[in-house]
Amino acid sequence: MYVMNTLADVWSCFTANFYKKSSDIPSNSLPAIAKYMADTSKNVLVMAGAGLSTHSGIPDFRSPGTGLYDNLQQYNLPYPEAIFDLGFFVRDPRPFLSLAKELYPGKKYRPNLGHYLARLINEKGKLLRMYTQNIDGLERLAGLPPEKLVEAHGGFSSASCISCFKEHDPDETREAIFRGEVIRCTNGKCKGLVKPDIVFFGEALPDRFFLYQDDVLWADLLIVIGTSLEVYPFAAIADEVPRDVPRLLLNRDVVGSFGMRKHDTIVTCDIIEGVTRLAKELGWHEELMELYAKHEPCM
Ligand code: CNA
Repeated sequence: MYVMNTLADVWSCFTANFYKKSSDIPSNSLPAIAKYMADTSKNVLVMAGAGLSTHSGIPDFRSPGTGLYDNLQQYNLPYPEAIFDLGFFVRDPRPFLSLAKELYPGKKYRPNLGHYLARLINEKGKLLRMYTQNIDGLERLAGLPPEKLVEAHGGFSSASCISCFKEHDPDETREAIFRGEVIRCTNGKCKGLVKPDIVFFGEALPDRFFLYQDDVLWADLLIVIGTSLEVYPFAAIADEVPRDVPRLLLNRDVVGSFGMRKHDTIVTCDIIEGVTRLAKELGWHEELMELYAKHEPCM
């Protein structure tokens, strides 16, 4: 009997997910996708990038003029990406360490409406997972529980040696970076460089990133927000969601394969405007504003 019930549960879960995805799916319309999200969707997958944090005052990489890559002159780099290049870091860790000092979570940047929307989706019981490329920790500060978050490119909440991989105390690492010191590993004779666990070009993504392989199968809605979808393997998640799953893009420009699927909705505007329009369509706007106004960032 127990086995039969379990099998029935598994089957009903499977069929519910299947029909949910394949019937009555909205086409390119924000009101329609918001209605689907409010009434039907239970497993929203969110993918975010640097555009989400620009309203918190942190520049993205690639926006012409304001993006980080156009504003690194002070670091005297051979090419902009060098700031996140492991080979370059070994030769000269100071540019990254001084940028890190700027970006440390809780220092001067606070989450914006977009981060709080992710939290609200979770509080409505609809968030399957949020995958972020951002290293600024603003999703955590907004109060998104760590189990719902995948920081695909790492973050400042842990630190380790780039040579022997020994973990180092994140608070001590932070203090040393604030003092402007280069940190060396204390593991035996290692003396390797220590840095916060931000994924550099040439480094592996955290194990937790590979959760997406299951998550894409369970997702019944994908929301992509503030990313150019140019960095892989992160960007691939948007295409690995099955074709019958509706996708919503909130971004200044059209990115990745958006527009190539029947159930894509594209909202090209400023993030805060897009988030506000979505929240209004969902009937969540007041709640979102309250959450944003009341919440003290979690440290
Ligand atoms: P990106 O390549 O710079 O793309 C950002 C996207 O957001 C672009 O398509 C922009 O047009 C769009 N955008 C920027 N501001 C707005 C806005 N206000 N409204 C609407 N759209 C906007 O950044 P990605 O995240 O795609 O690139 C991946 C890199 C960036 C990751 O490795 C991150 O670690 C890295 N990064 C992170 C941060 C951060 O943690 N906040 C900051 C800068 C770079």
